[in-house]
Amino acid sequence: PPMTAAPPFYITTPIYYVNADPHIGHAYTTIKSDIVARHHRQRGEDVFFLTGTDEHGAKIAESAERVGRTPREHADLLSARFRDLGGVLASTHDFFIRTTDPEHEAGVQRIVAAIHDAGDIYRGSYGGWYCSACEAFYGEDDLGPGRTCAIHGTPVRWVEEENWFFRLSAYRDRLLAHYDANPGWVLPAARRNEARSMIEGGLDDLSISRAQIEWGVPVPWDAGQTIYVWIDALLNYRTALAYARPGEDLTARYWPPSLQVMGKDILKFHAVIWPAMLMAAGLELPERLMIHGYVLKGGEKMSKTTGNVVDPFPFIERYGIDALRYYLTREVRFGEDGTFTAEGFEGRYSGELANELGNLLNRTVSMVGRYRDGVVPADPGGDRELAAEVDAAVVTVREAFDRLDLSRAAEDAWVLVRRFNRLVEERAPWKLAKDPERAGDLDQTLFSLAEGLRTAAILVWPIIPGSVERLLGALRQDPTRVGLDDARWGAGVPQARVAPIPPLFPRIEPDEPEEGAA
Ligand code: ME8
Repeated sequence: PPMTAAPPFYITTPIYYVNADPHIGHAYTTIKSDIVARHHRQRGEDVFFLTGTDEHGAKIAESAERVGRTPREHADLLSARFRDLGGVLASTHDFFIRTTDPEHEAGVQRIVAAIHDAGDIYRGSYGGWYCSACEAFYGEDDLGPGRTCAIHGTPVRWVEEENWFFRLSAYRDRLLAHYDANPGWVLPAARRNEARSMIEGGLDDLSISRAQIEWGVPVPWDAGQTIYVWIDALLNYRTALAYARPGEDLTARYWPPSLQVMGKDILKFHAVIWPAMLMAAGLELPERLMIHGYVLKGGEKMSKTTGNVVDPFPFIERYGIDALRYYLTREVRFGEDGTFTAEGFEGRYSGELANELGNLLNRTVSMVGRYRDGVVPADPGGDRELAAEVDAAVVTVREAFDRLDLSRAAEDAWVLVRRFNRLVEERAPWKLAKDPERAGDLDQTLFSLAEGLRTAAILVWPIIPGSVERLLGALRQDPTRVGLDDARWGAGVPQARVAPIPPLFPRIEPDEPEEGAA
Protein backbone atom coordinates (compact mmCIF):
# COMPACT_ATOMS: atom_id res chain seq x y z
CA PRO A 1 0.00 0.00 0.00
CA PRO A 2 1.25 3.57 -0.68
CA MET A 3 2.71 5.39 2.32
CA THR A 4 0.44 8.20 3.39
CA ALA A 5 2.35 11.30 4.45
CA ALA A 6 1.48 12.74 7.86
CA PRO A 7 -0.93 15.64 7.39
CA PRO A 8 0.77 19.03 7.78
CA PHE A 9 -0.14 21.31 10.69
CA TYR A 10 1.29 24.82 10.53
CA ILE A 11 0.78 26.95 13.65
CA THR A 12 1.94 30.51 14.40
CA THR A 13 2.11 32.97 17.29
CA PRO A 14 2.16 36.72 16.73
CA ILE A 15 5.67 38.08 16.41
CA TYR A 16 6.32 40.20 19.47
CA TYR A 17 7.43 43.81 19.46
CA VAL A 18 10.94 44.32 20.75
CA ASN A 19 10.08 47.58 22.53
CA ALA A 20 10.45 46.10 26.02
CA ASP A 21 11.02 42.85 27.91
CA PRO A 22 8.56 39.99 27.52
CA HIS A 23 5.92 39.45 30.21
CA ILE A 24 3.39 36.80 31.18
CA GLY A 25 1.04 37.89 28.37
CA HIS A 26 3.56 36.86 25.71
CA ALA A 27 4.38 33.73 27.65
CA TYR A 28 0.68 32.90 27.62
CA THR A 29 0.35 33.03 23.82
CA THR A 30 3.55 31.07 23.24
CA ILE A 31 2.62 28.44 25.82
CA LYS A 32 -0.88 28.07 24.43
CA SER A 33 0.45 27.66 20.91
CA ASP A 34 3.10 25.21 22.07
CA ILE A 35 0.45 23.09 23.78
CA VAL A 36 -1.55 22.91 20.56
CA ALA A 37 1.60 22.16 18.53
CA ARG A 38 2.58 19.36 20.91
CA HIS A 39 -0.92 17.90 20.86
CA HIS A 40 -0.91 17.75 17.07
CA ARG A 41 2.45 16.02 17.18
CA GLN A 42 0.79 13.51 19.52
CA ARG A 43 -1.68 12.87 16.72
CA GLY A 44 1.22 12.04 14.42
CA GLU A 45 0.84 15.17 12.26
CA ASP A 46 3.68 16.94 10.47
CA VAL A 47 3.80 20.07 12.64
CA PHE A 48 5.59 23.32 11.90
CA PHE A 49 5.45 25.90 14.68
CA LEU A 50 6.59 29.50 14.09
CA THR A 51 7.24 32.38 16.48
CA GLY A 52 9.55 35.40 16.49
CA THR A 53 9.92 39.15 16.84
CA ASP A 54 8.55 42.25 15.09
CA GLU A 55 11.41 44.74 14.95
CA HIS A 56 10.68 47.64 12.59
CA GLY A 57 8.69 50.85 12.86
CA ALA A 58 8.25 53.96 14.97
CA LYS A 59 7.48 52.12 18.19
CA ILE A 60 10.83 50.31 18.17
CA ALA A 61 12.82 53.28 16.85
CA GLU A 62 11.38 55.49 19.62
CA SER A 63 11.98 52.99 22.41
CA ALA A 64 15.58 52.53 21.19
CA GLU A 65 16.11 56.27 21.19
CA ARG A 66 14.79 56.59 24.74
CA VAL A 67 17.54 54.27 25.99
CA GLY A 68 20.24 55.68 23.72
CA ARG A 69 20.62 52.70 21.43
CA THR A 70 20.36 52.39 17.68
CA PRO A 71 17.21 50.56 16.56
CA ARG A 72 19.36 47.63 15.47
CA GLU A 73 21.18 47.33 18.82
CA HIS A 74 17.90 47.59 20.67
CA ALA A 75 16.24 45.00 18.45
CA ASP A 76 19.17 42.56 18.79
CA LEU A 77 19.11 42.84 22.55
CA LEU A 78 15.39 42.47 23.06
CA SER A 79 14.86 39.89 20.36
CA ALA A 80 17.33 37.73 22.28
CA ARG A 81 15.20 38.15 25.42
CA PHE A 82 12.16 36.82 23.57
CA ARG A 83 14.21 34.00 22.12
CA ASP A 84 15.44 33.11 25.63
CA LEU A 85 11.89 33.22 26.93
CA GLY A 86 10.92 30.63 24.30
CA GLY A 87 13.61 28.30 25.64
CA VAL A 88 12.59 28.83 29.25
CA LEU A 89 8.95 28.15 28.37
CA ALA A 90 9.92 24.78 26.81
CA SER A 91 8.44 26.03 23.55
CA THR A 92 9.04 23.61 20.68
CA HIS A 93 8.85 26.16 17.87
CA ASP A 94 10.63 25.07 14.71
CA PHE A 95 11.81 28.54 13.75
CA PHE A 96 12.21 31.95 15.36
CA ILE A 97 11.77 34.66 12.74
CA ARG A 98 13.06 38.21 13.05
CA THR A 99 11.64 40.81 10.69
CA THR A 100 15.17 42.17 10.33
CA ASP A 101 16.24 38.90 8.68
CA PRO A 102 17.34 39.88 5.13
CA GLU A 103 15.36 36.93 3.69
CA HIS A 104 12.20 38.22 5.35
CA GLU A 105 12.81 41.77 4.12
CA ALA A 106 13.25 40.54 0.53
CA GLY A 107 10.14 38.39 0.85
CA VAL A 108 8.07 41.35 2.04
CA GLN A 109 9.22 43.42 -0.91
CA ARG A 110 8.30 40.65 -3.34
CA ILE A 111 4.77 40.22 -1.99
CA VAL A 112 4.09 43.95 -1.72
CA ALA A 113 5.34 44.39 -5.31
CA ALA A 114 2.96 41.61 -6.41
CA ILE A 115 0.00 43.39 -4.78
CA HIS A 116 1.13 46.61 -6.47
CA ASP A 117 1.36 44.83 -9.84
CA ALA A 118 -2.12 43.44 -9.33
CA GLY A 119 -3.38 47.03 -9.15
CA ASP A 120 -4.44 47.19 -5.49
CA ILE A 121 -1.90 49.79 -4.34
CA TYR A 122 -2.17 53.48 -5.26
CA ARG A 123 -0.64 56.79 -4.17
CA GLY A 124 -2.65 59.17 -2.00
CA SER A 125 -2.36 61.60 0.84
CA TYR A 126 -3.33 60.91 4.37
CA GLY A 127 -3.85 62.77 7.61
CA GLY A 128 -4.65 61.15 10.94
CA TRP A 129 -3.84 60.87 14.62
CA TYR A 130 -0.99 58.41 15.02
CA CYS A 131 -0.35 56.30 18.11
CA SER A 132 3.09 54.78 17.80
CA ALA A 133 2.42 52.31 20.64
CA CYS A 134 -0.39 50.87 18.47
CA GLU A 135 1.39 51.66 15.22
CA ALA A 136 -2.01 52.79 13.92
CA PHE A 137 -3.91 55.88 12.81
CA TYR A 138 -7.09 57.00 14.54
CA GLY A 139 -9.88 59.39 13.69
CA GLU A 140 -10.81 62.23 16.08
CA ASP A 141 -13.77 60.18 17.36
CA ASP A 142 -11.61 57.22 18.38
CA LEU A 143 -9.41 59.24 20.75
CA GLY A 144 -9.42 59.35 24.54
CA PRO A 145 -9.63 62.54 26.60
CA GLY A 146 -7.08 65.24 25.75
CA ARG A 147 -6.17 63.68 22.38
CA THR A 148 -4.71 60.51 23.78
CA CYS A 149 -4.75 56.95 22.54
CA ALA A 150 -7.86 55.21 23.89
CA ILE A 151 -5.83 52.04 24.53
CA HIS A 152 -2.54 53.38 25.88
CA GLY A 153 -3.60 56.74 27.29
CA THR A 154 -0.47 58.23 25.70
CA PRO A 155 -0.54 61.34 23.48
CA VAL A 156 -1.17 60.83 19.76
CA ARG A 157 0.35 63.05 17.11
CA TRP A 158 -1.04 64.43 13.87
CA VAL A 159 0.64 62.88 10.85
CA GLU A 160 -0.06 64.04 7.34
CA GLU A 161 1.84 62.69 4.40
CA GLU A 162 1.74 61.33 0.89
CA ASN A 163 1.96 57.59 0.92
CA TRP A 164 0.88 54.33 -0.65
CA PHE A 165 -2.56 52.89 -0.02
CA PHE A 166 -3.92 49.38 -0.17
CA ARG A 167 -7.41 49.15 -1.65
CA LEU A 168 -8.86 47.42 1.41
CA SER A 169 -12.33 48.85 0.75
CA ALA A 170 -12.58 46.78 -2.43
CA TYR A 171 -12.40 43.54 -0.40
CA ARG A 172 -15.53 44.02 1.70
CA ASP A 173 -17.76 41.64 -0.23
CA ARG A 174 -15.11 38.97 -0.73
CA LEU A 175 -14.29 39.06 2.98
CA LEU A 176 -17.94 38.77 3.97
CA ALA A 177 -18.35 35.86 1.56
CA HIS A 178 -15.35 34.16 3.17
CA TYR A 179 -16.78 34.67 6.65
CA ASP A 180 -20.15 33.32 5.63
CA ALA A 181 -18.74 30.28 3.84
CA ASN A 182 -16.38 29.44 6.75
CA PRO A 183 -18.24 30.09 10.00
CA GLY A 184 -15.49 28.57 12.20
CA TRP A 185 -12.52 30.37 10.72
CA VAL A 186 -12.28 32.86 13.58
CA LEU A 187 -12.78 31.42 17.07
CA PRO A 188 -14.40 32.05 19.46
CA ALA A 189 -17.67 33.08 17.82
CA ALA A 190 -17.86 36.40 19.67
CA ARG A 191 -14.60 37.49 18.00
CA ARG A 192 -15.78 36.23 14.65
CA ASN A 193 -18.91 38.35 14.96
CA GLU A 194 -16.88 41.35 16.03
CA ALA A 195 -14.59 41.05 13.01
CA ARG A 196 -17.45 40.40 10.65
CA SER A 197 -19.26 43.53 11.76
CA MET A 198 -16.11 45.64 11.30
CA ILE A 199 -16.12 44.45 7.69
CA GLU A 200 -19.84 44.87 7.22
CA GLY A 201 -19.66 48.44 8.53
CA GLY A 202 -17.41 49.30 5.59
CA LEU A 203 -13.64 49.47 5.29
CA ASP A 204 -11.36 52.41 4.55
CA ASP A 205 -8.36 51.95 2.33
CA LEU A 206 -5.20 51.42 4.34
CA SER A 207 -2.05 53.50 4.24
CA ILE A 208 0.72 50.91 3.87
CA SER A 209 3.86 53.05 3.71
CA ARG A 210 5.51 55.75 5.79
CA ALA A 211 7.50 58.68 4.45
CA GLN A 212 8.90 59.75 7.82
CA ILE A 213 9.97 56.41 9.27
CA GLU A 214 13.36 55.15 8.20
CA TRP A 215 13.53 52.01 10.36
CA GLY A 216 11.68 49.67 8.03
CA VAL A 217 11.69 47.82 4.72
CA PRO A 218 11.93 50.20 1.72
CA VAL A 219 8.96 50.26 -0.68
CA PRO A 220 10.48 48.48 -3.70
CA TRP A 221 9.34 51.05 -6.27
CA ASP A 222 9.70 54.15 -4.03
CA ALA A 223 12.93 54.38 -2.05
CA GLY A 224 11.60 57.43 -0.17
CA GLN A 225 9.13 55.32 1.82
CA THR A 226 9.21 52.32 4.11
CA ILE A 227 6.53 49.66 4.32
CA TYR A 228 4.07 50.09 7.20
CA VAL A 229 5.28 47.88 10.04
CA TRP A 230 2.02 45.91 10.28
CA ILE A 231 2.22 44.86 6.62
CA ASP A 232 5.87 43.91 7.12
CA ALA A 233 4.94 41.97 10.28
CA LEU A 234 1.91 40.08 8.95
CA LEU A 235 3.89 38.79 6.01
CA ASN A 236 6.29 36.95 8.37
CA TYR A 237 3.88 34.02 8.45
CA ARG A 238 4.50 33.54 4.74
CA THR A 239 8.13 34.61 4.27
CA ALA A 240 9.47 32.37 7.07
CA LEU A 241 8.65 29.15 5.28
CA ALA A 242 10.99 29.96 2.40
CA TYR A 243 14.12 30.11 4.57
CA ALA A 244 13.35 28.55 7.96
CA ARG A 245 15.18 25.37 7.03
CA PRO A 246 18.41 26.07 5.14
CA GLY A 247 18.45 24.68 1.62
CA GLU A 248 14.74 23.87 1.68
CA ASP A 249 11.60 25.82 0.79
CA LEU A 250 8.79 24.70 3.08
CA THR A 251 6.13 26.95 1.55
CA ALA A 252 4.35 24.31 -0.52
CA ARG A 253 4.51 21.82 2.33
CA TYR A 254 2.93 24.00 5.01
CA TRP A 255 0.99 26.87 3.43
CA PRO A 256 -1.69 27.89 4.41
CA PRO A 257 -1.42 28.06 8.23
CA SER A 258 -3.68 25.56 9.99
CA LEU A 259 -3.98 27.76 13.06
CA GLN A 260 -2.87 31.28 13.95
CA VAL A 261 -2.98 32.14 17.65
CA MET A 262 -3.15 35.67 19.08
CA GLY A 263 -4.71 37.98 21.64
CA LYS A 264 -7.85 39.97 20.93
CA ASP A 265 -5.87 43.24 20.71
CA ILE A 266 -4.77 42.39 17.19
CA LEU A 267 -8.01 40.92 15.89
CA LYS A 268 -8.60 43.54 13.20
CA PHE A 269 -5.13 43.18 11.71
CA HIS A 270 -5.46 39.41 11.44
CA ALA A 271 -9.14 38.93 10.74
CA VAL A 272 -9.72 41.86 8.36
CA ILE A 273 -6.49 43.25 6.87
CA TRP A 274 -4.50 40.01 6.64
CA PRO A 275 -7.06 37.99 4.67
CA ALA A 276 -7.59 40.93 2.28
CA MET A 277 -3.84 41.19 1.67
CA LEU A 278 -3.64 37.48 0.97
CA MET A 279 -6.55 37.71 -1.45
CA ALA A 280 -4.82 40.61 -3.21
CA ALA A 281 -1.59 38.61 -3.45
CA GLY A 282 -3.45 35.55 -4.73
CA LEU A 283 -2.50 33.43 -1.71
CA GLU A 284 -4.60 30.96 0.25
CA LEU A 285 -6.06 32.13 3.57
CA PRO A 286 -5.23 30.54 6.93
CA GLU A 287 -7.66 27.85 8.01
CA ARG A 288 -8.37 29.15 11.50
CA LEU A 289 -7.60 32.04 13.81
CA MET A 290 -7.68 31.47 17.55
CA ILE A 291 -8.27 34.71 19.42
CA HIS A 292 -7.61 34.47 23.14
CA GLY A 293 -8.37 36.88 25.97
CA TYR A 294 -6.03 38.84 28.20
CA VAL A 295 -3.99 37.88 31.20
CA LEU A 296 -4.83 40.67 33.60
CA LYS A 297 -2.93 42.11 36.53
CA GLY A 298 -5.03 43.91 39.09
CA GLY A 299 -7.99 43.96 36.71
CA GLU A 300 -6.08 45.48 33.80
CA LYS A 301 -4.37 44.13 30.72
CA MET A 302 -0.67 43.62 31.13
CA SER A 303 1.09 45.82 28.65
CA LYS A 304 4.72 46.61 27.89
CA THR A 305 3.76 50.14 26.96
CA THR A 306 2.04 50.92 30.28
CA GLY A 307 4.45 48.84 32.40
CA ASN A 308 1.65 46.98 34.23
CA VAL A 309 3.33 43.58 33.97
CA VAL A 310 4.21 40.37 35.78
CA ASP A 311 7.70 39.09 34.99
CA PRO A 312 7.42 35.35 34.30
CA PHE A 313 11.06 34.52 35.00
CA PRO A 314 10.99 34.53 38.86
CA PHE A 315 7.91 32.26 38.94
CA ILE A 316 9.54 29.84 36.55
CA GLU A 317 12.73 29.83 38.58
CA ARG A 318 10.87 29.09 41.76
CA TYR A 319 8.20 26.65 40.64
CA GLY A 320 9.43 25.31 37.31
CA ILE A 321 8.03 26.01 33.88
CA ASP A 322 5.37 23.30 34.01
CA ALA A 323 3.70 25.02 36.94
CA LEU A 324 3.32 28.19 34.87
CA ARG A 325 2.13 26.29 31.79
CA TYR A 326 -0.44 24.45 33.89
CA TYR A 327 -1.64 27.53 35.76
CA LEU A 328 -2.14 29.65 32.66
CA THR A 329 -3.93 26.84 30.85
CA ARG A 330 -6.37 26.31 33.69
CA GLU A 331 -6.81 29.90 34.79
CA VAL A 332 -7.29 31.83 31.54
CA ARG A 333 -10.16 30.05 29.82
CA PHE A 334 -10.51 30.20 26.08
CA GLY A 335 -12.33 33.31 24.98
CA GLU A 336 -12.18 34.89 28.44
CA ASP A 337 -9.78 37.11 30.34
CA GLY A 338 -8.14 35.74 33.45
CA THR A 339 -6.27 37.37 36.30
CA PHE A 340 -2.78 36.32 37.26
CA THR A 341 -2.34 36.21 41.02
CA ALA A 342 0.50 34.75 43.05
CA GLU A 343 -2.02 33.17 45.45
CA GLY A 344 -3.94 31.48 42.62
CA PHE A 345 -0.68 30.24 41.20
CA GLU A 346 0.49 28.78 44.49
CA GLY A 347 -2.95 27.25 45.09
CA ARG A 348 -2.96 25.29 41.86
CA TYR A 349 0.66 24.32 42.34
CA SER A 350 0.24 22.79 45.75
CA GLY A 351 -3.35 21.58 45.25
CA GLU A 352 -3.53 20.11 41.78
CA LEU A 353 0.07 19.52 40.78
CA ALA A 354 1.70 18.48 44.05
CA ASN A 355 -1.20 16.92 45.99
CA GLU A 356 -3.05 15.32 43.10
CA LEU A 357 -0.64 14.40 40.30
CA GLY A 358 2.61 14.35 42.29
CA ASN A 359 1.04 12.38 45.08
CA LEU A 360 -0.54 9.82 42.75
CA LEU A 361 2.89 9.06 41.33
CA ASN A 362 4.41 8.89 44.76
CA ARG A 363 1.75 6.52 46.13
CA THR A 364 1.85 4.30 43.07
CA VAL A 365 5.60 3.90 43.02
CA SER A 366 5.88 3.36 46.76
CA MET A 367 3.08 0.75 46.89
CA VAL A 368 4.51 -1.16 43.94
CA GLY A 369 7.83 -1.03 45.78
CA ARG A 370 6.41 -2.14 49.09
CA TYR A 371 4.02 -4.88 47.94
CA ARG A 372 5.56 -6.18 44.71
CA ASP A 373 9.29 -5.51 45.02
CA GLY A 374 9.05 -2.63 42.57
CA VAL A 375 7.66 -4.60 39.64
CA VAL A 376 4.25 -3.64 38.27
CA PRO A 377 2.14 -6.83 38.05
CA ALA A 378 0.97 -8.10 34.66
CA ASP A 379 -2.59 -7.03 33.85
CA PRO A 380 -5.07 -9.56 35.31
CA GLY A 381 -7.57 -8.02 32.85
CA GLY A 382 -10.29 -7.27 35.35
CA ASP A 383 -10.56 -3.49 35.20
CA ARG A 384 -12.54 -3.16 31.98
CA GLU A 385 -14.45 -0.18 33.28
CA LEU A 386 -11.33 1.79 34.06
CA ALA A 387 -9.95 0.95 30.64
CA ALA A 388 -13.15 2.32 29.11
CA GLU A 389 -12.88 5.50 31.20
CA VAL A 390 -9.37 6.08 29.90
CA ASP A 391 -10.40 5.49 26.29
CA ALA A 392 -13.30 7.91 26.75
CA ALA A 393 -10.98 10.55 28.22
CA VAL A 394 -8.69 10.30 25.19
CA VAL A 395 -11.68 11.10 22.99
CA THR A 396 -12.92 14.03 25.09
CA VAL A 397 -9.45 15.57 25.34
CA ARG A 398 -9.07 15.27 21.59
CA GLU A 399 -12.44 16.92 21.05
CA ALA A 400 -11.56 19.75 23.44
CA PHE A 401 -8.43 20.38 21.37
CA ASP A 402 -10.53 20.39 18.19
CA ARG A 403 -12.55 23.20 19.75
CA LEU A 404 -9.28 24.81 20.95
CA ASP A 405 -10.61 24.65 24.50
CA LEU A 406 -7.32 23.94 26.24
CA SER A 407 -8.64 24.61 29.74
CA ARG A 408 -11.25 21.97 29.10
CA ALA A 409 -8.69 19.52 27.76
CA ALA A 410 -6.70 19.96 30.96
CA GLU A 411 -9.81 19.45 33.10
CA ASP A 412 -10.87 16.36 31.17
CA ALA A 413 -7.43 14.83 31.61
CA TRP A 414 -7.45 15.77 35.29
CA VAL A 415 -10.66 13.78 35.73
CA LEU A 416 -8.44 10.72 35.29
CA VAL A 417 -5.87 11.95 37.79
CA ARG A 418 -8.66 12.31 40.36
CA ARG A 419 -10.24 9.02 39.35
CA PHE A 420 -7.05 7.12 40.10
CA ASN A 421 -6.43 8.93 43.35
CA ARG A 422 -9.93 7.84 44.34
CA LEU A 423 -9.11 4.31 43.31
CA VAL A 424 -6.40 4.21 45.95
CA GLU A 425 -8.98 5.04 48.63
CA GLU A 426 -11.61 2.66 47.24
CA ARG A 427 -9.33 -0.35 46.98
CA ALA A 428 -7.14 0.40 50.01
CA PRO A 429 -4.14 -1.65 48.85
CA TRP A 430 -2.74 -1.65 52.41
CA LYS A 431 -5.74 -3.77 53.43
CA LEU A 432 -5.51 -6.06 50.40
CA ALA A 433 -1.85 -6.64 51.22
CA LYS A 434 -2.78 -8.14 54.58
CA ASP A 435 -4.96 -10.82 53.04
CA PRO A 436 -3.08 -13.45 50.96
CA GLU A 437 -6.35 -14.52 49.33
CA ARG A 438 -6.70 -11.12 47.78
CA ALA A 439 -3.30 -11.07 46.08
CA GLY A 440 -5.01 -11.06 42.67
CA ASP A 441 -7.00 -7.97 43.62
CA LEU A 442 -3.84 -6.26 44.78
CA ASP A 443 -2.12 -7.12 41.49
CA GLN A 444 -5.04 -5.66 39.60
CA THR A 445 -5.07 -2.49 41.67
CA LEU A 446 -1.37 -1.87 41.33
CA PHE A 447 -1.45 -2.53 37.60
CA SER A 448 -4.43 -0.22 37.14
CA LEU A 449 -2.85 2.56 39.15
CA ALA A 450 0.36 2.44 37.12
CA GLU A 451 -1.51 2.19 33.83
CA GLY A 452 -4.04 4.87 34.73
CA LEU A 453 -1.27 7.22 35.75
CA ARG A 454 0.69 6.53 32.58
CA THR A 455 -2.28 7.23 30.30
CA ALA A 456 -3.43 10.32 32.21
CA ALA A 457 0.12 11.64 32.08
CA ILE A 458 0.28 11.26 28.30
CA LEU A 459 -2.92 13.29 27.99
CA VAL A 460 -1.40 16.18 29.94
CA TRP A 461 2.01 15.89 28.27
CA PRO A 462 1.40 18.88 25.95
CA ILE A 463 0.70 21.03 29.03
CA ILE A 464 3.40 19.84 31.46
CA PRO A 465 5.85 17.98 29.22
CA GLY A 466 8.95 17.93 31.41
CA SER A 467 7.10 16.61 34.47
CA VAL A 468 5.35 13.94 32.43
CA GLU A 469 8.62 12.75 30.97
CA ARG A 470 10.09 12.46 34.48
CA LEU A 471 6.95 10.67 35.64
CA LEU A 472 7.16 8.17 32.78
CA GLY A 473 10.79 7.65 33.68
CA ALA A 474 9.82 6.78 37.25
CA LEU A 475 7.30 4.24 35.91
CA ARG A 476 10.12 2.91 33.68
CA GLN A 477 8.11 3.72 30.60
CA ASP A 478 9.66 5.19 27.46
CA PRO A 479 9.41 8.98 27.97
CA THR A 480 9.34 9.50 24.21
CA ARG A 481 6.21 7.35 23.78
CA VAL A 482 3.75 10.17 24.36
CA GLY A 483 1.56 9.86 21.26
CA LEU A 484 -2.21 9.60 21.59
CA ASP A 485 -1.93 5.96 20.47
CA ASP A 486 0.28 5.34 23.49
CA ALA A 487 -2.50 6.64 25.75
CA ARG A 488 -4.43 3.41 25.17
CA TRP A 489 -4.95 1.12 28.17
CA GLY A 490 -2.43 -1.70 27.96
CA ALA A 491 -0.07 0.03 25.51
CA GLY A 492 2.66 0.53 28.12
CA VAL A 493 5.76 -1.58 28.77
CA PRO A 494 4.48 -4.58 30.81
CA GLN A 495 5.88 -5.55 34.20
CA ALA A 496 8.12 -2.53 34.43
CA ARG A 497 10.39 -2.15 37.42
CA VAL A 498 9.49 1.26 38.84
CA ALA A 499 11.92 3.54 40.64
CA PRO A 500 11.21 6.33 43.12
CA ILE A 501 12.24 9.83 42.05
CA PRO A 502 12.39 13.13 43.92
CA PRO A 503 8.96 14.79 44.15
CA LEU A 504 7.70 16.10 40.77
CA PHE A 505 6.36 19.23 42.42
CA PRO A 506 8.33 19.76 45.62
CA ARG A 507 6.89 21.81 48.46
CA ILE A 508 8.04 25.40 48.04
CA GLU A 509 8.67 27.14 51.34
CA PRO A 510 7.41 30.68 51.70
CA ASP A 511 10.08 33.33 51.16
CA GLU A 512 12.87 33.13 53.73
CA PRO A 513 12.64 36.00 56.19
CA GLU A 514 15.31 38.65 55.78
CA GLU A 515 18.57 38.06 57.63
CA GLY A 516 18.24 39.44 61.13
CA ALA A 517 14.46 39.87 60.95
CA ALA A 518 12.56 39.02 64.13
O1 ME8 B 1 1.02 43.24 18.69
N1 ME8 B 1 -2.62 38.85 27.79
O2 ME8 B 1 3.14 42.63 19.36
P1 ME8 B 1 3.02 42.67 20.94
C1 ME8 B 1 -2.61 37.94 26.82
N2 ME8 B 1 4.04 42.93 16.94
N3 ME8 B 1 -1.82 38.03 25.74
C2 ME8 B 1 -1.02 39.09 25.65
C3 ME8 B 1 -0.99 40.09 26.63
C4 ME8 B 1 -1.84 39.94 27.75
N4 ME8 B 1 -1.86 40.82 28.75
N5 ME8 B 1 -0.09 41.01 26.25
C5 ME8 B 1 0.45 40.60 25.08
C6 ME8 B 1 2.17 42.96 18.45
N6 ME8 B 1 -0.11 39.43 24.72
C7 ME8 B 1 2.64 42.87 17.02
C8 ME8 B 1 2.10 41.57 16.42
S1 ME8 B 1 1.87 39.81 14.43
C9 ME8 B 1 2.04 39.84 12.77
C10 ME8 B 1 2.45 41.36 14.98
C11 ME8 B 1 0.21 38.63 23.54
O3 ME8 B 1 4.40 42.50 21.46
C12 ME8 B 1 -1.02 38.43 22.67
O4 ME8 B 1 -0.80 37.33 21.82
O5 ME8 B 1 2.24 43.84 21.39
C13 ME8 B 1 -1.01 39.71 21.85
O6 ME8 B 1 -1.80 39.57 20.69
C14 ME8 B 1 0.46 39.82 21.55
O7 ME8 B 1 1.12 39.35 22.74
C15 ME8 B 1 0.87 41.24 21.24
O8 ME8 B 1 2.26 41.32 21.30
